[in-house]
Amino acid sequence: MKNTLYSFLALGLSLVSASCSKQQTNQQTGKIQISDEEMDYLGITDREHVSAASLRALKWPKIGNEWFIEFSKPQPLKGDLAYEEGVVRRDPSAMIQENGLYYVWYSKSVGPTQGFAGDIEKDKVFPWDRCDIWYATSKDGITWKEEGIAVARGKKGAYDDRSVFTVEIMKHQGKYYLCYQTVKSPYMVRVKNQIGLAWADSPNGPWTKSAEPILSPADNGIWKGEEDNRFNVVKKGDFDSHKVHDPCIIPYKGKFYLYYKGEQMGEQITFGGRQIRHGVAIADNPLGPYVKSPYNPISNSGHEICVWPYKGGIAALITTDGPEKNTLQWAEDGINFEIMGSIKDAPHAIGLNRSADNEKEPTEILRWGLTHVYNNSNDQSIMRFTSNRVTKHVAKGENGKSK
Ligand code: AAL
Repeated sequence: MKNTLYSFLALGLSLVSASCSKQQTNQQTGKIQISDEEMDYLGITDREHVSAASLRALKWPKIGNEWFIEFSKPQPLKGDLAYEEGVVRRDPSAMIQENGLYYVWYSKSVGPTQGFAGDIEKDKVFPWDRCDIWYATSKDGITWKEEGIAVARGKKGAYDDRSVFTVEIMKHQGKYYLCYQTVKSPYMVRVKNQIGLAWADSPNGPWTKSAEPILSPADNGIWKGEEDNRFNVVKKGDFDSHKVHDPCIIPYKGKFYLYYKGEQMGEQITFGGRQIRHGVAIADNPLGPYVKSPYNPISNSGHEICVWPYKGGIAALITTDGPEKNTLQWAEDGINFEIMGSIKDAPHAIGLNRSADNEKEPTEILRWGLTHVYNNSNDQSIMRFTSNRVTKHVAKGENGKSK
């Protein structure tokens, strides 16, 4: 884990150095001044010979150990959300607790995924194609009862006529809001996903859908040629020129922050991963209009959005793609994120437990939650994860307590 920490801090050096370094440079000699305490803490041998790695360590922000956690292997759920052959249940929303029950919403589709090689009018091109949004309830977060469809695909010709999927829930002032991805037929490789919204007075619905999408991709990329190929571009455009994905709305500082993942036209593989970054769009009202922040993109890495309020700011789990993958980040203003910790084996597409006590410690909300796994190339099911703080490393029988 330390190696990961070193490399991401190297990449994020300019980000952290301005605000956090206690280390001084002597004006006359140009030498770095290191306190005895820093020498001891970082285990530096010789003040006159400080390696590049130690120089970076000297610039580390004063981050507490509470940002460092380990995740368990995902465990199957019971009841209706147990693995079912031929069925896709994936991308669980956060869970909210209502009348003693946990509620979760998710994408559901049936049948195998054919991909793009056949007849896209008839086929299912992705596991998340031809989905509706379903929901389930549970007393303990382990055994679930599937309650039915919450939001169905739209009528032919509507912006959401092909698939509605990857949903998030927000409860605000007694009302419930679902935001989710939408696709209009035909589902081609170059199709532009959008984001829809539905609202209700009860978590059981009925849900009213927005007549138009609340967010769309940037319109400044230019495809090259007519072939349905997303890698051929004249101009890539903004980080979200192709798709806006994984929406999650958080009430924050009297406004509504819609965090989302962007996919870019002409996407490349960089730093060993896809060019995926996150953005935010802000509204005065839950129903919008949502205006994209001029600071976008607000991450240089990541995949599915996983964000929660902490200490007056917003914390984020950054997974899967980009040089800062597998990090926990925090932004005092919800926009300018800094790396706080590194993690490994993060669950995908996390559904957070919104009833957790966020303020207890930064990762309290990650103690348990939902994720999805690929049972095979066609079927996916929702599972449960847990996590724990990394606080000791001791041999069997060793007394790990310090005096
Ligand atoms: C996921 C998410 C979005 C994508 C697809 C389903 O990992 O990023 O939800 O559209 O894959």
